[in-house]
Amino acid sequence: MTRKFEGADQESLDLLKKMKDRGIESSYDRYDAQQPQCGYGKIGLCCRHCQMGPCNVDPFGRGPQRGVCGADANTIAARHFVRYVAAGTAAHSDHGRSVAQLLIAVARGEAKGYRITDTKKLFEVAKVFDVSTKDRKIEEIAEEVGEMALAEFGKAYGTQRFTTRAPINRQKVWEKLDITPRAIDREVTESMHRTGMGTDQDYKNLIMHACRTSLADGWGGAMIATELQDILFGTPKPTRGTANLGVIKEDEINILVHGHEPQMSEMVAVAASDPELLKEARATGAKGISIAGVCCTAAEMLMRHGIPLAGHMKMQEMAIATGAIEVMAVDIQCVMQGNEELSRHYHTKIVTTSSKAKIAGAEHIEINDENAYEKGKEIVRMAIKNYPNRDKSKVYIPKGKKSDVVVGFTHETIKYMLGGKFRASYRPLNDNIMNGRIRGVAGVVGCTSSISWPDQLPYMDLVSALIANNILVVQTGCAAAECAREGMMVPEFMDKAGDGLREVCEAVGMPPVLHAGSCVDNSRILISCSEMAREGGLGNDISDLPVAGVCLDWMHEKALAIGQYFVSSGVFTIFGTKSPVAGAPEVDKFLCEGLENIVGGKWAFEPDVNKVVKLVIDHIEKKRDALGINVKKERKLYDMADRRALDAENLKTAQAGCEPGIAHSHQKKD
Ligand code: NFS
Ligand code: SF4
Repeated sequence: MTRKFEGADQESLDLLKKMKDRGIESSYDRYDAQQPQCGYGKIGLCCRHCQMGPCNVDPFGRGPQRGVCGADANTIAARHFVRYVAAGTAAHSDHGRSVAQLLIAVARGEAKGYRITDTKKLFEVAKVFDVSTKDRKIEEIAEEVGEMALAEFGKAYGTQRFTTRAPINRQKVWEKLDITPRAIDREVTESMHRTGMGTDQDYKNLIMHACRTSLADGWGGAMIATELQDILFGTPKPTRGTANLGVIKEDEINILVHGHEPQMSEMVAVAASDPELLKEARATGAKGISIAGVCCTAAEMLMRHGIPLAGHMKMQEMAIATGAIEVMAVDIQCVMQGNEELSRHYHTKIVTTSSKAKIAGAEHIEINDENAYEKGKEIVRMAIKNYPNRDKSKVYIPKGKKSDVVVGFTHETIKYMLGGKFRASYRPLNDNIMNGRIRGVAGVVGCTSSISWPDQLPYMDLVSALIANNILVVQTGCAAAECAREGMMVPEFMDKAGDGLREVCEAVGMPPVLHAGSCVDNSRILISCSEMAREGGLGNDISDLPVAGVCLDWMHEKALAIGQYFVSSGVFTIFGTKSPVAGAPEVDKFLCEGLENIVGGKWAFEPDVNKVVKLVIDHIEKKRDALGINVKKERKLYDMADRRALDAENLKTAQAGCEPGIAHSHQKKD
C-alpha cells in the first residue's frame, strides 16, 4: 500500500517518515503485511473453541454452513461477540480489582507514598456499599469500602451494588430480564463456559448474557476503578494542560508513562519531583525531568495533574521515534509489543512494571502497593543514567502543533459548573436540553487504531459536526486524546459550536467538547446519564434521554464491552466499523434492532463518518420528539393556550440563563 506522508496530524506523519527512512517497521507496515486479513474472522464466522476446528462458515452459502459440532453461523458469531465482551470486561475489571487492593493497603498503612485524597467520594461510595461512616476513622471506612469493592468480584450471592445508582426504571428492566450483573468474575467465567463447544447454542440467549457481562463491567469493575481511583488520587477538576508529541522536551530527561492504572504513573511522577533526583538529573546536563503520558494513563495524569499528553494508542511508536525518550514505563493494556524492537533503534528503555504484563526483551521493575515509591525512583534513576546515551543526531521532536487543553469534566464537575458551587445540579443542563439550546449529548469514546493512517481524523470530523448541530460532546480514552490534540478542548472552541450550544458554553465558560477521562471513566458517563434521568423532564430512564454513544476507530475488546454496556443501559451506540458479526445477519439484526425493544438501547455499525453524524442527530431528534420537547418547532398556528405555555417556557429559559451558578462559574476554574 502506498502511504502519503503529508496531511493532517503532520507531526505523526513526519515521525513515520523518519522511521521509514531508517528502515524501522511501524504498526502500519505490519498492518499492510497482514493484508488480506482473514475474511471469516472479520465477520465473526471463525470458531476455534475446540480442537475439531477451526471451523468457518461460508457467508456466501457456497461452502460449509456449520462447524464440525453443528454450530451454525448465528451461534459462532454470537459466541465470538460474547468472548469479546468478556475479555473487555475482564480487562477493565482486573484493573478495578487492583485499585481495590491498593485502597485496602493504603488504609492499612501498608502502601508507602499513597494516601486517601478524596474523602467526600469515599463517603459517597461507602453509602452505596452500606458501609457505616459514623464515628469511624477514615482509614477504617476506606478499608471496609476496599473490602466491599473486592467482594464485588467474587461474592457468592447478590448483584453489583453500583447498579443501584441507575434510575429505578432501568433497574427494573434489568431485573425483569434477569441481567442485573452478579459477581464480576462469575459473569466472565460464565461467558467463557457458555461459549465453549456444546454449551449455549441459541444466539439470543448468548447475546443476553453479553448484556449481563458488560453491565458487570460498566456498573461493576470499571466503575470500581474510577470511583476508587478518585478516592485515592482525587476526583479530577477542570485542569489545563497540553497535548501532542511536541510536549516531549529536547533538553530534559523524558519519561513516558503508558498503560492504564494510575498506581504506577502517579508514583513515577512523584519520584520525578524528588529534589535529590532532580539534582542528579541536572548533573547530567539535562534541564530537568519531564513526564508525559500515552493512552489512558495519559488521560489519568492529565486530568488530575495537568501532566502533558504525548499521544493516544497509535502514537506510542511515534513517541519513541522522537529519539528523545529515556524510559517508557508501561503497566497493562494497549502496549504494543513492537515498541521493544523499536526501542532498540534508539537508546530508549522499555520498562514493564506489572507482574501481569511482561514483554520479552524489556526490563522489568515490578511495582506493587508496598514498594511503589522506591521502584518509581528506580525507574526515574534509570532514565537519568540513560540520558547521556541519547544520540542527538537521531532526535526529532516535531515542533508543529502542541495544543492547549482544558480537561477534567467528571459528572461532579459538569453538575458544579452548570449548577454553581452551592446548588450543584443537572437542572440547567436538562433545561437547556428541553428548551433546545442543546439538542442532546453524545459520548464519543474509545480507541484509535493502526487501521486508519494518521491523516484520517475521524473523531475530529464527527465531533465538529456534532457540536455545530448543538450536540454537547463528552469524550474519554483515545478518542478524547485525538480531539485534545486537535485543539478542540478549550473554551475558545465554542466558536465552532451551533448558536444554542455556544450560548451555554459562553455562560459557563466551558468547551463544547468535554474530556471526562480514561476508558474506565466511561462509568462517569453512566452516572451523568442517570442523574439527567433523575433530575426530571427528560423521561424516567436512560433510554428516554436524547443521547447517543459513538466509537469510530475501535480495536480493543474493551471497546466492545463498553459499547455493549451502553446498549444494555439503554443508549443507542454506533461503532465506525463493519459489524463484527456481519457474517450472521440474524445476530447482527438482533444487536442493531431486536435489542431496542428488550433493553432500550441498540447497536449500529457504520464506517461512513457522515452517516454516523446523521444517525446521531436523527436518534437525538427522535428521542426529543418522544419526550414532547420538539413540539414548538412543529406547530404552525398558536392559540392563546399555546402562547401562554410558550411565554411560561420563555420565562423559565430566561431565568435559567440568569442562574446565579452560571454567572459565577464564568470565571476560570483552574
Ligand atoms: Ni480504551 Fe485505553 Fe485507547 Fe482503546 Fe486502548 S488506551 S482503555 S482500549 S486504545 S481507548
Ligand atoms: Fe468447530 Fe464446533 Fe469446535 Fe467451534 S466448537 S471449533 S464450530 S467443532
